[in-house]
Amino acid sequence: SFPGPNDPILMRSFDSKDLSKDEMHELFKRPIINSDQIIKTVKPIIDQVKANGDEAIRQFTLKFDNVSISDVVIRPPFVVPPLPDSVKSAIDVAYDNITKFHKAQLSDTLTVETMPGVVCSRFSRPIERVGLYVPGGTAVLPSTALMLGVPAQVAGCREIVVASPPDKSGNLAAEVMYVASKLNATAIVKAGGAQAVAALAYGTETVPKVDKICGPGNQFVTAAKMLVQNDVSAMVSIDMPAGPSELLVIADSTSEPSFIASDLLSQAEHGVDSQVVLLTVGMDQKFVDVVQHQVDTQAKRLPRVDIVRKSIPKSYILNFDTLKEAMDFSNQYAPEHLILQIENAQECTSMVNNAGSVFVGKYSPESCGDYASGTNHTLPTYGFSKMYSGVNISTFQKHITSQMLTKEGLELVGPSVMTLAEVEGLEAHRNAVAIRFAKTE
Ligand code: HSO
Ligand code: ZN
Repeated sequence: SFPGPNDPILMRSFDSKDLSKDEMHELFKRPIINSDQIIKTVKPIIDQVKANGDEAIRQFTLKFDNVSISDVVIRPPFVVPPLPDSVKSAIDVAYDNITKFHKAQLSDTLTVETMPGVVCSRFSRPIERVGLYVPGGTAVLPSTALMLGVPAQVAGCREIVVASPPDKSGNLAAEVMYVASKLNATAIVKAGGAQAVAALAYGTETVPKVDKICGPGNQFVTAAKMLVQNDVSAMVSIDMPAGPSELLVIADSTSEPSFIASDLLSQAEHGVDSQVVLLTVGMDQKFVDVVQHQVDTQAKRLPRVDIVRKSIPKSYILNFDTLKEAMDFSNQYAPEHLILQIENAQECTSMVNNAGSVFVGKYSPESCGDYASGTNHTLPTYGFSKMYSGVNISTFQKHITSQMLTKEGLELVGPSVMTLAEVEGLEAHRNAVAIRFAKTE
């Protein structure tokens, strides 16, 4: 049961010294996602879009978004409804910073002469057609359109298809339209959920088929992405598995409780399943109480307090004696976002092994990375920051290798190739070198 309107909105609170190994282990866990049930729901949706194209999308949009749309796809030039100048220029600032940071990730061709006359190279090319899923639901998310679209644009993708669910009148948010036009998107699909993912994966009469689908979404969107990725006939890849949004803050005596609370709430307001964690280092109950009080009072002033009332009680504060222990916990938890509000925060980044994105020092709220500083906000959740990176330039690229051998180069490496071919019993491989040697003798 969740706190009522007059109850305090509190996080659970522990001291690591009082917890057994198993209890500590429990705290790493994310909510279990029952993917079997979700896949059962999503599979028929995908099959119907595959079979009936636009008509299926119209039906599902009517069923799930309660709106009847005639055209599924909008093509440029996009008509952007009027927007306040302040909003446009905020989007422009974000667009410019994200562009700067992602442009710097473009890499030159890499060339290595591994032996004299044996030259190996690697160069990158954009993925030609990409689909960017921008969730609708409880918030309008032009920032997600930027975070997916800017790297795709910088990478040089030829076709950028944005998909997002329409509002009650069948339109997309003006902010999303503005971003799409800045991105020179080739098409906008007015659909969300599994039906949008299926449309991007297989294409329909009007929706262009893409090569890769990126972007966050609810469990249905995630399940649909996994399913189409596993269908060889779709020939499509995805960015990464996605789960509810997360934040882990590490704080010590130098941190400001009101800042900590504001950061925790900024992530807790995303959804009832948001995961927020505060690790304190060497702090007592008094400090914890001050943070709890800040969370409670700030939460009650938020328009989305009803969401926070459900997400905050599931989250927790955990105290450690040392920074090393807190960092070890954080690395095992592998959060999507990590805020270091501690002394010498910058130096402590060397201790970070697993995290989607790190926010260093008390003037670096996660919000800045969510919107406008330049880093990407599409990040691995659910502990997947152990093995996945957030969206970046290479999300929208392939790396191609090449080699060129001179006659001398072949003479140097050829004997090893022939021997290894013999070991593997692959005579034709050996012969491809031997025949060249014979010709040049
Ligand atoms: N914090 C979210 C991204 C976002 N925040 C979008 C605001 N808008 C990703 O975990
Ligand atoms: Zn956010």
